[in-house]
Amino acid sequence: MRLSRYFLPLLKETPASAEIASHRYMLRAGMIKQHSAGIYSWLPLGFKVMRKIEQIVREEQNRAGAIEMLMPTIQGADLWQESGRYDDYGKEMLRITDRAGRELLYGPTNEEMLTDVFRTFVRSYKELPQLLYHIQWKFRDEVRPRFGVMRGREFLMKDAYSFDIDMDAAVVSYNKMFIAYLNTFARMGLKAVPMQADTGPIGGDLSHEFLILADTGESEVFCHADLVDMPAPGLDVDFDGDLQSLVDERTVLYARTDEMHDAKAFETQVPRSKRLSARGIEVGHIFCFGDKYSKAMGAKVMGPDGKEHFAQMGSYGVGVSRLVGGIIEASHDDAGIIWPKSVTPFGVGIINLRVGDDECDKVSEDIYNKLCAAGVDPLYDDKKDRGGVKFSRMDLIGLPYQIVVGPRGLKDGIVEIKDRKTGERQNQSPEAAIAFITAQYADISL
Ligand code: 5CA
Repeated sequence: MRLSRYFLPLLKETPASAEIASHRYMLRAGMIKQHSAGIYSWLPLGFKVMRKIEQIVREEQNRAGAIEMLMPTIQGADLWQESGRYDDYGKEMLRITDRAGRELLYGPTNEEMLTDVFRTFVRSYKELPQLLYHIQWKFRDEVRPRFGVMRGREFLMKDAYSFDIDMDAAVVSYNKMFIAYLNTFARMGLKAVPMQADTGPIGGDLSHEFLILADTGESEVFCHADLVDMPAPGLDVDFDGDLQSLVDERTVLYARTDEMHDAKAFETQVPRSKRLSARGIEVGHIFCFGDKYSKAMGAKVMGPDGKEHFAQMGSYGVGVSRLVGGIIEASHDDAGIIWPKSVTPFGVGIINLRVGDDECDKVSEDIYNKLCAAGVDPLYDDKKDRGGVKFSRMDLIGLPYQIVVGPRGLKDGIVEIKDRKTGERQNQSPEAAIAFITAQYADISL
C-alpha cells in the first residue's frame, strides 16, 4: 500500500478523553473513530489488525475442533424469557421493538440462541459432542464504557458453545478451549494467565478468565509468579488426546481474580517471593455451566441408556476487538505502538526520505514491488513530508520493521533497516534488505 493513497487520518494532539496508552495510540494512529460512548468505526488500519486477530482466533478454534457458523446480532426476547435471563440482564441489554411490536434485543451473548439451534436439530448422544462458534458483534449497554475498545458497548467477540452428554464429557470440551486459548494468545505475542473466575450472569462453577497483566487493566488479580512465564502448550497438541494434565499444570498454582481471591489461601499456597498481585486485562473467559440453559429451554438428547438427558454445556468467549487494545497495552513505548509480527497491519514500512529524487524513488519502488511480490504487505511512505514527520509517523503506527531509503545511503548503495522494538539499525544493500524482511515473515502468514 502506498501511503499517499491510503486512508490514515493521524491525530497530532492526544485527545484529552483518552486515559490509557492503547486508547491514545488507537486514536492518534487513525485506527478508530468514536461515534458515541463505546461505539466506534474501525478505520482501515485498525480494521486490518482486528481482522488478523480474528483470523488467529479462528485458526486456533478450528485446530481445537470447533466449527464456525454465524448467528444474528438481533435476537428475539422470547428465548431469553425462556431461559429466565431477560429480566436478569437489566439495563445492560439493549432492547428494541420492531414495527409489529415484537420485542427484540441486540445480543450481548448467544447461549439461548445456540441452545435453540441445538434443540431443533440434535436428538441423540451419537451426535455429540458439538462445539460451535461464531465471531459476531455484541452489544452491552455498559454503565461505564471506557478505555476505547477495551470496554466498548458494541464489541466483537468470538463465542463458542459446547454440548455434551455428561459432565465428564463437558470438561473434555472445556479443556480443549482452555488449551486453544493459551495458544491463541501466545500467537499474538501475549502472556495470558488463566485464573479462577466469577461466573456472573453466565452461570456455572467451573470458569477461568484469561488475563494479560498490565497496569491499566480493569481487573485486580493475584497469582503465583511462575504462571506468567509458563510457555503455551504449543500448536502440536493433540486435541483428540487427554488434555487434563496440560490443564492441571496450569491450574494447580494459585491464580484468581479479585472476586474469587482468598487472602489466606494466597498466603499459605504461594511463597512470599512468588506472590504477584497485579492488574490485568481480561481477554477471554470460559465457562462450564452444565444444564443451566438446556434445562430451562428443554435441550435434551437420547442417551445410550435409552433415557433423555439435558445437554451439558459450556461457553467460551474471546474479546476480539478488546484484544486490539490489549496488545497495544502490552507492547508500546513513548513513540507509539510496537506490533507483534503476527498481527501487524503491514509487514514493514518503507520510508522514502526524498520523494522526487530519481534514485530514491527508483530504489524505494523496487523494494516496494519486490516485498509486495514476496507477500510481506509493505506500507510505502511516498508522501512529500520532512524526514522527522515520516520517522515519527512510522514509529507511531508501529510496524515491526522500517526500511529507510535516503540519498546519503544510496551513494554507498545502502538502505537502513530499523527494528521498531529494539531500535537496532543495520545498513544493507536493497537486495539484502528485501531478503532480510522476507525471512522475518517466513513462518507468519500476513
Ligand atoms: N457467553 C460468555 C462466553 S461466550 C460471555 O459472554 N463471556 S464474557 O462476558 O466474559 O465475554 C467474553 C469476552 O468478551 C470477555 O472475556 C472480554 O474479553 C470480552 N468483552 C466483554 N465485555 C466487553 C466489552 N464491553 N468491550 C469489549 N470486550 C468485552
